Amino acid sequence: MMIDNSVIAQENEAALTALNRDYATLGEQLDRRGIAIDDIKAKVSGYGVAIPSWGVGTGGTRFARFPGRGEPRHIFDKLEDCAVIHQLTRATPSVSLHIPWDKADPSDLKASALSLGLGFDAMNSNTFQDQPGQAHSYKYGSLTHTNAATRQQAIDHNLECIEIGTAIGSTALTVWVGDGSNFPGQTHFVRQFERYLDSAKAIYAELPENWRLFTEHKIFEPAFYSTVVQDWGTNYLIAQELGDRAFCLVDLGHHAPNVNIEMIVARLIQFQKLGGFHFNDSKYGDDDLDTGSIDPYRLFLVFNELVDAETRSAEGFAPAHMLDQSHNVTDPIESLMVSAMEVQRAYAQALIVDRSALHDFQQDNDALMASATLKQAFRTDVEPILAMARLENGGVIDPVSAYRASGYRNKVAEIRPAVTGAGGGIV
Ligand code: LRH
Ligand code: MN
Ligand code: MN
Repeated sequence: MMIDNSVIAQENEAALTALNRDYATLGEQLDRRGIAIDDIKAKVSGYGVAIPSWGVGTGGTRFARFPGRGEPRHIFDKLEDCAVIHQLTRATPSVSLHIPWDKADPSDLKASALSLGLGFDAMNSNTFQDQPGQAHSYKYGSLTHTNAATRQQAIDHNLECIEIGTAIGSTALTVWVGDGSNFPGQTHFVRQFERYLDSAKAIYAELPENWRLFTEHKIFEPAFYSTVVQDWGTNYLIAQELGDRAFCLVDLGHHAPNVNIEMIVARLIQFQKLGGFHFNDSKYGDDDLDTGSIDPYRLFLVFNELVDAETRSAEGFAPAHMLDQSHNVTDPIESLMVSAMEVQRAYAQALIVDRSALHDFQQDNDALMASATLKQAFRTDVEPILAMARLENGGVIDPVSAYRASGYRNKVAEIRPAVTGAGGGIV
């Protein structure tokens, strides 16, 4: 265990009486609505969201990176930070790796995760950067490059990710490419997408039976005129072309402002192509801000669709839940803990939506009451449910408080050398 149990015990003892009272009060309130609080707590207890390995280091922007103290030096430090997050929140049992950023001997990765009580979620490939010594550059694309040898290099990299993933117990590969164009006329849209599909098919052909392939769309950046996999429509076409084990991954930050993401989610569920999520929040673009920090109602509306699907046991519905954030001004461990709890909160709020009332209001075209039904659930403070679930799972009632009391950041700062962001650019 990364954090001393005595810290956890002391923190929980101080907050327990208030929590018991708040839980009882909320229980009474929900009971009047015909909801058993313990049932909601049981579902929240069983919920987990994966931590992105790249999220535990301080992020950066195109302009600068301002590293914090005790930055993780490598994947094994990152796994330790992930273990802290899970120890305190009990909400993040797995880690999503990015290759080659996290490349290490698979048996060491497996042993480290095992000893920390963590598992591995989807593997992420990286063909949006060049690596030292790489034969072909991705400057003009990877899976869609006009040069066949470059495409093959990108395909081989994805196959390597599957190989590493298989060795460590992962069962999914997420592919996001930065391929696109910066100028009208720079690329031939049709031929470029044909090349994408050919490359993706070559990867899919090598996918182990029990694996799923997630493709992630993104409207812009790093390409600023066009992106090959720009939206859920193109993403859906890819999943259709590839086959039954190919699904669409929805990163909440990868859409134009005001796009109705919850509706995209509903469509993908309906056609059994929702593979998973990268949760984060944004105000303008792919801001990678903490989940629920800007528009918690939107997050709730996404979860409303997920719980709707869960409630009616929608066929083929088993999305992967992952965070994908960049922390520029906070301690990443704190941000990730809070974000995981925000995802849990949206889940709990969606679980207490009165679905039969909502259905009736929809049938009767009672728009006002349908909206009020969602609002009633969203406005309910479900924090006592989350806190009780954490406590009963061996976690802590107030993770940020316990984390600060533990002095973890100071301790790792003594071991991990200080790094400077001076002169540095992007993440
Ligand atoms: C692209 C993205 C994708 C990458 C991650 C680092 O913007 O969302 O998921 O793998 O960021
Ligand atoms: Mn993402
Ligand atoms: Mn992104």
